[in-house]
Amino acid sequence: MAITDIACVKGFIRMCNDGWLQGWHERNGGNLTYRMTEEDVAACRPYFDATPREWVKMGVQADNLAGEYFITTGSGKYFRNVEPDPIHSMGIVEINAAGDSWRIVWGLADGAKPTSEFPSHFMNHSVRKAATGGANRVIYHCHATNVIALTYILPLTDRAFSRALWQSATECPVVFPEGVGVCPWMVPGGADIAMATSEKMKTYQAAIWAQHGLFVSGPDFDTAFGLAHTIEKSAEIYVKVLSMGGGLIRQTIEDDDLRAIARDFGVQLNEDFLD
Ligand code: 2HA
Ligand code: ZN
Repeated sequence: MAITDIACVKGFIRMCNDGWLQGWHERNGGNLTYRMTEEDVAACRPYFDATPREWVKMGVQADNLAGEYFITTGSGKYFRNVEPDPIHSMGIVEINAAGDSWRIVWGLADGAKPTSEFPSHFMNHSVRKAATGGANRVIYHCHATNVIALTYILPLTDRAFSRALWQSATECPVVFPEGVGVCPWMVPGGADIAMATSEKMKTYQAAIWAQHGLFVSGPDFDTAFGLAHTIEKSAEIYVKVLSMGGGLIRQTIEDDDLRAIARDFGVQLNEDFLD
């Protein structure tokens, strides 16, 4: 038995590998965090370091995450290496009682640190935990190729992206009926992009970072990865459609079709994005 045999750690590693195999994690691109349950922490605690490392201030704060534990990918680490070398590529951090600092309790060996996007993940966890009554546990950032490509040609509005994605794959309005948020291009890794993204995540399960990538949330690894996969697949179809037709779209899923999907599947579509 090793820490990598524990379900939450196993699931985390599998998701990293799944993202790598999709081609969304060149070099050190992307990051993943998981908010552990009390049972997860109890199962992993026997493997924690005898002495936790130093507390490190994050530059962001959240009362509703005080005392929580997160599994996180490492800053500068490669998704490709998470499965073969977990101890150097990922780790577990504890959040202090003030909700403004982390310390490493397992992994991130030889001086590694949590992902450079930890402030964004942390603020998104705070917002999604509140928005879902505690159900949300996963925040995932990937460099989904076709989503990024679309940020060069579509208006950078929630409406334009939500409509394009809903119209490019019939399952999309069912999977993300509220739509997706879009953040303008921003410098990655800091408190500003963390705040801008978490503002979007009050309404949406997913946010797009212009010319950079995709941020998604979910209650578990399957749902969060499935959401990223669905959004990227739809973006891929839209890219192909625009490329094939020189921008001409002969037919699409019309707004009343979207309403019909919502009615039959029992979801509430965001009417702000329908004509
Ligand atoms: O980890 O993807 O956004 C590298 C990144 C930063
Ligand atoms: Zn990135």
